[in-house]
Amino acid sequence: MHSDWYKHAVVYQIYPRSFCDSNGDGIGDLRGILSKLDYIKSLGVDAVWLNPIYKSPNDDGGYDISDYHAIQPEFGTMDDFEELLAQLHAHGIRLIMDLVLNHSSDEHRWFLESKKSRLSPYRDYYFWRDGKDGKLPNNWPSFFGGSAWQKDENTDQYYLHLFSRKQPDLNWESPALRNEMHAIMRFWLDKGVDGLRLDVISAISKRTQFPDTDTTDFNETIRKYYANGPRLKEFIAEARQKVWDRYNVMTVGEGPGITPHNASDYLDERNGLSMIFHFGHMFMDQGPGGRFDPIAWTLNDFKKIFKIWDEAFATQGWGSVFLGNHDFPRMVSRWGNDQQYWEQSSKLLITLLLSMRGTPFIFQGDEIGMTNTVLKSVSDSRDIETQNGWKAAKVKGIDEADFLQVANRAGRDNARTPMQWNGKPNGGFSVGEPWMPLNPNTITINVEEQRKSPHSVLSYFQSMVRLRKQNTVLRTGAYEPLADTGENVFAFWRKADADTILVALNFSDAPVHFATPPGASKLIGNYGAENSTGLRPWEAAVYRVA
Ligand code: TEU
Ligand code: CA
Repeated sequence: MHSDWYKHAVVYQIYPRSFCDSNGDGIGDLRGILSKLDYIKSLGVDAVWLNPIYKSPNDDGGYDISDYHAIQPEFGTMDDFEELLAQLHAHGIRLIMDLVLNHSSDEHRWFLESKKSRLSPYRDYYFWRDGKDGKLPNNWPSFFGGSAWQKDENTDQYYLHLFSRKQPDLNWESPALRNEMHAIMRFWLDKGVDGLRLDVISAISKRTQFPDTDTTDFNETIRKYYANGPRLKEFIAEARQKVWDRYNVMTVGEGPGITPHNASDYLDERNGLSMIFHFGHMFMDQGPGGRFDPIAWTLNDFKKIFKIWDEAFATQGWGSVFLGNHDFPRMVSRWGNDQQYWEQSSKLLITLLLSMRGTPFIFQGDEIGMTNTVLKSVSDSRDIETQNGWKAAKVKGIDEADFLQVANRAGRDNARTPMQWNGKPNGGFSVGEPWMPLNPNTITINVEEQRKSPHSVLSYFQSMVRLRKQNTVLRTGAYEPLADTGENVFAFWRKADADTILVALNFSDAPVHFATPPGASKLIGNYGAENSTGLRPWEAAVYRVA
């Protein structure tokens, strides 16, 4: 029986390396998470999504797995994992694990065997191709710079890696490989894991002729050549029949190239996933060159994307809403004003996240308004995407200061600074040297400080979670954006039967006129309870209208 618990859930994403370090080695770990269970429970969330905790050389933050059945030693032991799972369940919180299906680490035994010989029984677990006229098999670029092909001199062939060289793509055309992946899913589901976040599932079916891309726009290359391949629906349906249908498991698909137009391919009632992440807004400020080629975004584009995505799920499947995660800058720095209106815009974004239709995912630290950090040199970066981005920029003659300006705005390091528990130098994250420096503003932005105040971002987050739980209309009600509210206001109705709620958000530093409907009573606001004629800078207000 498939319970739809996930449709009622608010999910808290934990990036284990940066959450809490229990043994002083400067690296977050499972026992660190165990020590914060009461805090997690106090948020009112119903599930935790853990970024990968499997054995990994950590070339890409653990998304390069060398043993799918073992816990990363830095994070702890399998016993620690079992205890964490049991304790989460004892606290009424479900666990979603992050499964990386599209690629393994190049240190996985399958790849070590595969590269030994063209005749290896593991050869077709990966994609090996001859070069063309002494060149690369095709012109595909990697997400992390350079070619998506790496030459192996030993067998004189290239292997495919859409991400880093140490992340060879798995060949799902191979039934043996698919069986291995199914067995890995069963291994974790047999332990009682409640959900699976399926990393880059959009790319697991390859166009095996590997045609050259005909565009230099990276996101277009993804959509046309990497994502939504010919056998994707078949592979998802097979995993559903052979594995997921045997468990009460929630599956959420992630991946570049998932659009409102192909969402239904992933969400078939019988053969699809429980839900997918919608990414439309996450790439809207990326130009043709991808992450390090930023372009301006407008609130109107933002509003349009939310409308299109809500319509995609109105009749089929179920959406998930997020405004930040470990792959993107901090939401208050990216979409809000993290200086003069830091508190108001943090609360405004929390209001948006928790009043939308679909399952909200809040990323660790966004509940207290953590902001982007500042890398003073590229050597401070701990992210292969930024490090490789710099290599590519240098070749183009871009100087480090200019590259850092972009990386400090768009890079993934921003989301990976350690959690800010208190105002002490290491923010209560570790008694040792943290693997990555904390944001210096941990002195003022931290859990301990905010737990003391009923007006803190943290308290506002807890109130918004309660409001969402008390008003089903915020979870499942119809979503109707207000038209003609100008380029600074994002306002929408949430309607169900006799229940009508209005959400009004001013995404600007200027006060704006906004006519509150007669008879409206404010349920929550980031300027306190008193009403106002319009919306003050970065004001968020939620009204019951009927
Ligand atoms: O990210 C896949 C993805 O959606 C990429 O577009 C993502 O934005 C990434 O940052 C590249 O720009 C998933 C994981 O979330 C990410 O952390 C991994 O690096 C990636 O897959 C490879 O496993
Ligand atoms: Ca540790």
